[in-house]
Amino acid sequence: MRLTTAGESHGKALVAIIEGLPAHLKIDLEKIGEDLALRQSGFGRGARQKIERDRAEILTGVRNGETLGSPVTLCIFNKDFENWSSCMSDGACDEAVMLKKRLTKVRPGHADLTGVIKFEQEDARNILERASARETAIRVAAGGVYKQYLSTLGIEIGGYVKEVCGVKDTGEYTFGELKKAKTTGVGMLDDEAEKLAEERIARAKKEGDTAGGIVEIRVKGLKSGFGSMMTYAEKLDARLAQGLMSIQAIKGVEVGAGFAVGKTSGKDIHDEISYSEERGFYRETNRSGGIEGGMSNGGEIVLRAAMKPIPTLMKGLNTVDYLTKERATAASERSDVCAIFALEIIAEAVVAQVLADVVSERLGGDTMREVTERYSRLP
Ligand code: EPS
Repeated sequence: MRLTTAGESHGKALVAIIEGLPAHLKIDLEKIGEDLALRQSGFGRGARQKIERDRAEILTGVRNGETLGSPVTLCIFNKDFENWSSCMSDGACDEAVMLKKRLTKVRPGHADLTGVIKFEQEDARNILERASARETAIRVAAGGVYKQYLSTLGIEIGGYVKEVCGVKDTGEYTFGELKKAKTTGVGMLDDEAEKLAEERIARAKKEGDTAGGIVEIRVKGLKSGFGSMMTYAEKLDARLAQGLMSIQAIKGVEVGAGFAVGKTSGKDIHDEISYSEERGFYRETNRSGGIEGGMSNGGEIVLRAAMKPIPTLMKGLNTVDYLTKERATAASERSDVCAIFALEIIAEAVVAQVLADVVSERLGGDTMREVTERYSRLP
């Protein structure tokens, strides 16, 4: 399956084309809408989310609620385009407005500076419009389609926020308990940690600062043997890490025990193997995060992603004006203070994309009947 996304943050629309979906996958747009609404919410989101009411439309590939097997095109129109059309239009733009919206006080931590140099631009807006995390809206919409493909096989994805700017949720949770995360402000499960995290974000806002965090994503129901140790490109953990790292602002990814594996010895980290008639082969622990040798081992997949604090600070950092080369304070457009709640939804979508891809590679199938039949025959 191949996913292509397109669209600028303040342009007309965001678009996704998904190739390779089998025929007869039922598409529930309302469910996709729920994820889109969640992505827009959460404690610490900025003013832009009051403008947008993200709603995905299907332009191609679906008839009467089911895929046809042809490429599926999804689209989200940007409401804010109305306010930006004079300088974001594909036709001639208003020079005065373009100048007013020009960004040259490049932001540390953002794509601005490297982007203007690489693409020979004078205006970092030509970079930031695409670098913007607005793109994640359409990835969540596409992720909704992938989740529906996976859920017909009994594969479910959940997650929660583990950390915000040093405030940790240290609890251990079952997959069933993860649902609650979608109902809290920050996305944590422990009430005390949630309260402290909200306070921490409020403090960052007051100080003109931003806050990063860590999310944990879990996958239940993926049978063993997806991904392969045969080639580096097929390794499931490598592909999931690439997917997660492709999300704007992600700087670290862990699988299972993650970085802790480098701080311990073998006897304390590997998941010992048992066998019983009723359970077959099993492991009491899951420090591998459900992946051994680049393949799913039938356990829960456990992943974590770390998001850096958003680089647009209301109290701008020190920088240099790209055109004048003079010392400057970085541009401070309206911005989110913390988008960690959104990251949890986005990361679920991206994990769904990677898994749908990996599953369809192994199972093939022109129709959902073929896919479900083949999956059910696997051990
Ligand atoms: C973003 C800047 C802000 C965020 C945006 C990502 O947008 P604006 O410049 O329009 O205020 O709100 O995220 C979204 C619009 C979104 O839907 O997630 C950036 O520079 O990355």
